[in-house]
Amino acid sequence: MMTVPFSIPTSDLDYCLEQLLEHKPPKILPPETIHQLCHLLKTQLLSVPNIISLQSPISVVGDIHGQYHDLLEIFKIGGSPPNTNYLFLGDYVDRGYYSVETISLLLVLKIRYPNRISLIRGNHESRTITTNYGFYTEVLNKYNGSADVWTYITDLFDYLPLGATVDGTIFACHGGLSPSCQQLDQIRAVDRFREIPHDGIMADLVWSDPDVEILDFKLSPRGAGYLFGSDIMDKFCHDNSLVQMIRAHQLCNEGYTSYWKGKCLTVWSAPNYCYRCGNKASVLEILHSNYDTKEKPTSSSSSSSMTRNNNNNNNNHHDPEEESNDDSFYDRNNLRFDKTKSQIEQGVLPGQFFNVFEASRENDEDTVNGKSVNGLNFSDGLESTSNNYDFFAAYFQEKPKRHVEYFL
Ligand SMILES: [Mn+2]
Repeated sequence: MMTVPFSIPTSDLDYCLEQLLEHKPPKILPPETIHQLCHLLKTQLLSVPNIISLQSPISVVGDIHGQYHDLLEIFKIGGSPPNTNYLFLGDYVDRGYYSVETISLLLVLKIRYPNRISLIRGNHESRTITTNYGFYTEVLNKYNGSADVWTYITDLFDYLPLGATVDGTIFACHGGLSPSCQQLDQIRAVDRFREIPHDGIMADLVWSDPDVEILDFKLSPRGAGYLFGSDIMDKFCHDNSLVQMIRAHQLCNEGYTSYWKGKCLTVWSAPNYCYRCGNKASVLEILHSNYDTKEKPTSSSSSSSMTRNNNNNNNNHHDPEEESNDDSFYDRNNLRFDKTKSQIEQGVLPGQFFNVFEASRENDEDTVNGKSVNGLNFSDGLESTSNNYDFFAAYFQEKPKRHVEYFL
């Protein structure tokens, strides 16, 4: 008979962190522990609104997809909780070999440092998707054929918030906008405590994508959600007093993509995705959102946190001749700001910076070892037999590569 905890002692949480972080491969947590963590977090999330209100400074992380060692890389590069604030945009599980370890670590960190780390829901935080894309199979493999841990964790997914605001001016979600939603209050009114439905606001928030080729909304080739154009983005920002939307959900070769002069940003945080895409990854650091004065080109207190980047030489050097009016940014009050050179290069707003990183050593090792997905070991690499059919390898062999991003 399991007792339901109202709290878990810090020492127990730290022991969980130690199990995950200080063993190689990481030690997975017992099913009863996962059950308790999920139950406690569910009780806490019950009173959390659909859109959580966060403040800068904060680092925004995109899709992880079970790439546990690359998640640890993020904490190494960008600082770890509680010293750095994090917003994770969903898609913690599926695809990579370590979905169990990834979601376990994030759960423990969330309970250990509740005000320092926020998790919102992606389209993979779903029973149907995780049944088909790896997490369910991984749980069976790592927990001796029992699906209990999958049940605990997918039940928890129903409680995750759907979006976040940063400083009240930036909206963040996993996917994008919905033709059923013109106001943030419509998202706040959704009953989110359920499986992700096939359509409607909740589905579109986790499935949609921006598209520079179109105006208005179009049905998404993913089979769920919509593509939306610049006119939709502009109107949504205007109507909700927002300056920007930040989202994840799409593979970016350089780790990030900026749309419409930074009005919409994609953050992608799974380097060498699926151990074969060779892409970079990034974390978006939001240092501030003080747009009501002109950014000073001189060194300031915020400069120290900018020096971690790879091309920081010109971060605080302001050369007006290198900027055209097109690169300036106008805030809600129509005040003009100049961006630094790196902000122009990255297509971000003042106070923002994409910290780009490459795959961890362990990711490379998994590539070399040629494991199948989710820790199923195939001695013959990519060869599949009828006994242990590799759904994912077969999938990628059959599909043209350009379609990969549509089935994240
Ligand atoms: Mn996604």
